[in-house]
Amino acid sequence: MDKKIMVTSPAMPPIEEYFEEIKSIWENRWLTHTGPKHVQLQQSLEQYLGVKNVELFANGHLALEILIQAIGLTGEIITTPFTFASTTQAILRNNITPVFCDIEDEFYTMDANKIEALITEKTSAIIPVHVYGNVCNVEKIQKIADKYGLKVIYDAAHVFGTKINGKGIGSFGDASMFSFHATKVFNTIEGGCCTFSDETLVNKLKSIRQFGQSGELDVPFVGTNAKMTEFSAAMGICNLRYIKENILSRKRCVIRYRERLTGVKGIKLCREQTGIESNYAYFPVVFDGYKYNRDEVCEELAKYNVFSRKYFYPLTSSFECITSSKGETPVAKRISEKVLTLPLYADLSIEDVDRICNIILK
Ligand code: T4K
Repeated sequence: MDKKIMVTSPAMPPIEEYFEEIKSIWENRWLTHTGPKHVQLQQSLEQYLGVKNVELFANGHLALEILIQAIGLTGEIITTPFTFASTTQAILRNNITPVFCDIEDEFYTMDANKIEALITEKTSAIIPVHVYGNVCNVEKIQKIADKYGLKVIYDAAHVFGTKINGKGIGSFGDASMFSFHATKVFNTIEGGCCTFSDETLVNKLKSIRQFGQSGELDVPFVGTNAKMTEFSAAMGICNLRYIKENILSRKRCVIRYRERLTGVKGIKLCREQTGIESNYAYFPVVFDGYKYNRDEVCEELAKYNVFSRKYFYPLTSSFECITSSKGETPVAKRISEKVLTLPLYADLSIEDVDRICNIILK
């Protein structure tokens, strides 16, 4: 049987390098609570992402949930259902109603032309998603937000390292959330961060991350426990050294996928976005009028030990836990029923990409 190829596989540094990095944790016995590794990673990320403010968290989901709380959003938030469960759950867990905006047909990001019709007096913010690594129409979204006095938080879980016309993607909107989960372009095992422009959020974010405490005696906020450990931060420090070459390896795989699958009738690929320095996070393929449908391709690949994923099906708007939401999203529904994300990670070989394409095209 051929070796297993999963949809992704975590980037990991040489083990000796990680051992070297964590030695000092044994020496100073500081395991968590904003230790030296945490601080080092935070500063390195501010530089790498080209942003003024970064706060680290135990995972991307909590970073988003806490951002929503810290910014003080209420009522309704306009968002997309074409995303991982986390985006919608972060809104719901803040007792806010998600209002679902449809996506556009080319890059599957929020359709900025459909936002204004969804704004009511209860709307406090827009939370779009840079899905798969495709960048939202940040200019248009900002214009709408400015016109109606709304906040914009980007779910940037998929766009670590991406730039728009040379500018770090974390500097758009009021804030962005990045995921450092094992399955992401950059990982800290589990982890995440937020980037934000308003400096006054710093203390609030830190406090909510640590049980709402501020110092030893004061508890000004209802908080949670969302701290990144020193072991995670050490993993991030090591992985950051390899980020350039990891993204380049991903790019090579994407180029090969494109060479093999472009122009095949019934197979639709996302084109490269102009002005964007991509991180090549995911490789989504829409099967629309191909000789096999999405589910058949997925099953066929699995027979050969290749495990693609139906990201993002079903839409989060159809989750049974959602009792109160608004918005019709026919484009998102159609795409979610036809899209398959093919394996893509730094260690994937060009031979593996060929093997996957051969199965799809046979
Ligand atoms: N917003 C968006 C748009 C997101 O996509 C996500 C996360 C978030 C927010 C929240 O960020 P975090 O709180 O997670 O930081 C996975 C990930 O768990 C999730 O992080 C990710 N999005 C989502 C798109 O994918 P699953 O349930 O599909 O993952 P799982 O465990 O099946 O892993 C996928 C494949 O990866 C496995 O088949 C094999 C491989 N794998 C996975 C792990 C965990 C490994 O090789 N090693 C590993 O350690 O959700």
